Amino acid sequence: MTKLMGVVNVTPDSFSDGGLYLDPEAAIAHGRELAAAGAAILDVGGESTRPGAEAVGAEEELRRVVPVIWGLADLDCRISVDTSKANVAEAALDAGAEIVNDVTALRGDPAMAALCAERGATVVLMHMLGDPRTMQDDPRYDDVVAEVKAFLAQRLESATAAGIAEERIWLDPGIGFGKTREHNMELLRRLGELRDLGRPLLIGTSRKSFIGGVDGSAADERLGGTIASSIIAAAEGAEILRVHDVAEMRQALAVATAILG
Ligand code: HH2
Repeated sequence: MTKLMGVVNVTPDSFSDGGLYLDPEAAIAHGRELAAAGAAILDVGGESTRPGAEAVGAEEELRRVVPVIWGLADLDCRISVDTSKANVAEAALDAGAEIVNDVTALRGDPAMAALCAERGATVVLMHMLGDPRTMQDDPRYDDVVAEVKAFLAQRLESATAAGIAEERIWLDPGIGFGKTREHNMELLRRLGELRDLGRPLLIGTSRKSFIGGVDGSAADERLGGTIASSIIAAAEGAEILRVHDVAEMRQALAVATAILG
C-alpha cells in the first residue's frame, strides 16, 4: 500500500507555500488537516531546500520545527523531520518525531549518522548533486539513473556501517535536486531500476519546477502534474509519496489502485 507523506513547511521561503505556515499554530492546524486527509506521515521542515535557498541557522530551525512537532505528536501519524542538522534532528526526535529526512543523505553533519543509529530512527537518504545554492547551475550525468543508483547504494552502505539498521532506511532519488527536467523525467520513467536496491523508495515530485517546464504552470498550479508524476512513480514501485496536496493525491491513488489492483 503506497503511503502519503504530507509536507508541513514552517518556513518563510519554501518554493510553493513559503510563509503560509510560519506561525506554529497555522503549521499545526495544517498538519492536522493533512493527517485527516489521509497522510500516514507528516514531514515537518524549517529550512527551504529550493534552488538558491540560503541556509538557516540551527537556532532558528529549532525554533520553527520543535513546537510544531510537539503540536502534532498526539496524532495517529508518523512524524518526520526534514533536516540535515543533528541537533535539530535530536530535538525533533525528543519531541515525538520518528523519521529523519536528510536531503544530504547523512553527508551534511558528521554527527547525524550516529544520532540516527543510537535513537533507532527511520532515515530517508536522498540523492542531491551539489547543494541547494548551486545544484541547478548545470547538472550533468552520463546516465542519471545509474549514477543516482550508485550514489544511493553507497550511502546505504555507509549508513548501515554507521549502525543504522537496514530495515530503517528509505531511499529517494531527489527529484529536482541537481537535475534538469529531462533528468527528472528519466528518473521517474526508469524508477523501477532503483527497486534492486531493496529498500522502500520515497518520491517527491509535488509542485516541482519540472512540471512547470512541461506546461509553463506556476508552483501553485501544478496539482495535475503532481498527481500524474506521483501515480507513475507509485506504479513503478514508489512506496512513499511526499506531497503538499494529500486529499487530492489520496483520491488519485485510490482510483489508480482500484483500477490496477
Ligand atoms: N523535496 C523538498 C524537500 N524535502 N525531501 C525528500 N526526501 N525528497 C524530496 O523530494 C524533497 C524533500 C522540496 O519541497 P518543499 O519542501 O515543498 O520545498 P522547500 O524545500 O522550498 O521547502
